[in-house]
Amino acid sequence: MEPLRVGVVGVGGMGTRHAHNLHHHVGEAEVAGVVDADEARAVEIASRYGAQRYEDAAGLIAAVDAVVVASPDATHAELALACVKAGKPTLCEKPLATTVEGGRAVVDAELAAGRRFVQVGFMREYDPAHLAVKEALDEGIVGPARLFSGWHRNLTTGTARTIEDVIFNSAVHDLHSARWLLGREIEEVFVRRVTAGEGTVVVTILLSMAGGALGSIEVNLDSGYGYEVGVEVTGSAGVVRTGPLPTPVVRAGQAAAQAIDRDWLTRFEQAYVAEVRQWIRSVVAGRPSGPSAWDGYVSLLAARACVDSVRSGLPEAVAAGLPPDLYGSEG
Ligand code: ISE
Repeated sequence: MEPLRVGVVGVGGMGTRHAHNLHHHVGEAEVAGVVDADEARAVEIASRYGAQRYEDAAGLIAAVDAVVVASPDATHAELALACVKAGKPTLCEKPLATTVEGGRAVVDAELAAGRRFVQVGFMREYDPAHLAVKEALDEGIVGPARLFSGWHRNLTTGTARTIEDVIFNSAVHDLHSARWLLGREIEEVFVRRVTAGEGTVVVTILLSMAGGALGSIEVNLDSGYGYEVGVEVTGSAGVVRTGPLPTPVVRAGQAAAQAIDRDWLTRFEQAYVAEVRQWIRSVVAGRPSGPSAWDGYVSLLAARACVDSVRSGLPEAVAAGLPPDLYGSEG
């Protein structure tokens, strides 16, 4: 069978990682096209993977079988929409959009087409540590969930980040994790933040979830020590938590030490491979799976409520409603 011809829009850190994984880890696909605002970079990445460089995203979308969208956040919705309209299966990096309306437009386009085309890049769904927690919850080992707790720490902010960016670019992962792991919707959020200079550095989000569960999320953009993401869920009969660091404990110089990741590209290395591999397999099989455009949209509703809560100083409701039939089951 001919490999699926995949085009990558945006070849910064994330797009290049997806291209690398497609090239080295997915036999059923090839990187056929690349486009990037930085022409020199596009040429370099295209030649690295034997792909063609396209002048613009429209040309690439028309020419390939499937698309990875890894361009800047504000471009995601428009590109995902173009892919749906062209009938091209798409792995779109998170967030699906930077506005609720942008995310809804993608959902509406899929509803009009009567098919799912877009998978959103919530890669934690493919991380072995998160999957083990999900499995324990689904097996009922700790009983029905009562409390979700998530922590998400970046090494450093680099540049000052606005509250919108922190919530839509970073916390959106954790909002999705809570929904995915508990299999319940977020009903209300209450958010406080710590600022330094021009930027937001720490955010805490309190969640009320359907079925009476509560949650708390810590997003620290400036941990100063490394990159760490984990979750703990308390049920009626126990607690399940992502395991400790996978790195070896080294005892030397009267100290015990473990290495901590620097960023998501190392922490979620395995997850990114599994994500793109399963995405390609689902495209080949014609059976969409993984986080859907609906998941992307609902996480944006929660994100919007978080920003509103920071501004109002009050809890804010999140009204996702029931998913349309298209999203009720796999496909
Ligand atoms: C980044 O864009 C990501 O998606 C990472 O997974 C996340 O941990 C980080 O906070 C974001 O800025």
